Amino acid sequence: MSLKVVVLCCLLATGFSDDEVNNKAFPGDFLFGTATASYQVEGAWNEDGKGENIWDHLTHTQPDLVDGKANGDIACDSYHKYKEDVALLKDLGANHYRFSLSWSRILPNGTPDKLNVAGVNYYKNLIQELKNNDIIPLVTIYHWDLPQVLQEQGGWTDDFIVEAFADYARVCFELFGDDVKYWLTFNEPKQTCLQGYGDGSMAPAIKESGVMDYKCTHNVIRSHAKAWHIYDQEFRSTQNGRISITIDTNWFEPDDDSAENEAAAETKRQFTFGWYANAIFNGDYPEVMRTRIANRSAAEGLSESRLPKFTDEELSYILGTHDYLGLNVYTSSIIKAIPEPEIGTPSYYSDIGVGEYVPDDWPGSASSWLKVTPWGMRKLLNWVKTTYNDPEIFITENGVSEDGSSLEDEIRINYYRDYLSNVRDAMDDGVKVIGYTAWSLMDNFEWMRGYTEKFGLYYVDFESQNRTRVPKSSVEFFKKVIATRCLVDTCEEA
Ligand code: PNW
Repeated sequence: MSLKVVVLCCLLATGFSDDEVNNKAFPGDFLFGTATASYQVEGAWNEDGKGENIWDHLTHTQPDLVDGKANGDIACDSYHKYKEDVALLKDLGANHYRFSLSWSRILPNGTPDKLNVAGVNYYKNLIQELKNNDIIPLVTIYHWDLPQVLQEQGGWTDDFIVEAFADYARVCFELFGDDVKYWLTFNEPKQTCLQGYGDGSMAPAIKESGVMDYKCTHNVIRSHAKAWHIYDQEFRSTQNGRISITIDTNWFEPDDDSAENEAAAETKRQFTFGWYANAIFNGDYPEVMRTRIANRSAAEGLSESRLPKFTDEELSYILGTHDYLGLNVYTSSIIKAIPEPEIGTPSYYSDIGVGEYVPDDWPGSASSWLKVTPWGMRKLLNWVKTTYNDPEIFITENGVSEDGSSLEDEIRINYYRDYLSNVRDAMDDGVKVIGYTAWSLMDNFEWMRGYTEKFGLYYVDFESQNRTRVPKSSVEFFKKVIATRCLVDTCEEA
């Protein structure tokens, strides 16, 4: 059976039809690039004065939590091989490269009392190398690797972190801002808070769902706003960059078009994406979160809601702290209404109070959570446009995993083509998408999954001392897309 037929069968089987691949060119100024994150690629975990972070700590003290007891001690060794990484980007024709700064590499104590010059130089060199090759740096200030010393003071659930993050962000703007025009404060804060402090599936692996995840989020949003204002007041006029946050979500599709399932899906979207976006784009946590968590907290006998409240002053300080919107998208799931979950131990998931499932026949990947659902991209982009007042959207991650058994990564070629086609469809719908970032440039440390799930355009040989990078088939495909701005053989002009 030909590939087209297989794809068609799957689409029909899922009940979602997908049109042909969009044949309109992407605009000339649309940015195509790839992404990585510090802990996942850099290695050199204790070299040249870098401090310990929560991922160093977790992988060294609780190695059993990670598949294969893996860690990022060496990872892709990008700390030593950044020139090679930039050469790969150049070969791809990438317009931009999204990477993150390691807080403890720059400030080993977590605070500006001590600056690690060697660590700073690493990023200066990387940025210079990108510049020399006409590749725009898109810099994430925080991608999950909190200095361990700050975790020991309570980490994201303690209020002190807001000042600490603001100080760190200011150092980053001072050091790198002349050459960085696109900043992101946080990558996927939902993973930081929900996984890090709620269900414990990410460092620092704390399990206090329905309480600590909310506290963490509260401080992350305050930290984001503070960093945005610092940039706005102290750096924007001279550095002329743009700064925002990257939020991730699935597309949540209602089980059917009944009013109750539509409402359940919207509740899930608000608890997932709105939790972070609503205060920044519309003001305050989503109404449905405030109401549901207050009601359930009261039923639990608590005197106040487990969802912290912003003061009026904070609300106006936070509102509008975005110059664009960073969006990470991978997959979709189906949501349906369920009876109200019983009152008992607090849990973020009971607070949402909806059912979620993934149909068995959706095509999968090497990651259990990641089903291939390109149609969700277009729906999500349209929902974001409508819900957050039509922001400029930079897709800061999108990608798929395989198990590394072959360099012929057909799954990735199809994934990128079909998701990009839906991005282009959404642009036809009027959604302002300004860039697309493939996760990832190369295979890397996939958090608790170690090196078992491969997201790279380039294969990395983790057995070789050299960490040799080898192009997969998807490199040719992505190269062509970037060069032609087109997903099919010949495109209509944009
Ligand atoms: C993102 N989920 O994480 C991160 O930003 C990357 O660091 C990571 O390597 C990449 O996606 C691939 O996993 C996610 O369960 C992890 O829905 C898990 C989920 C989503 C994003």
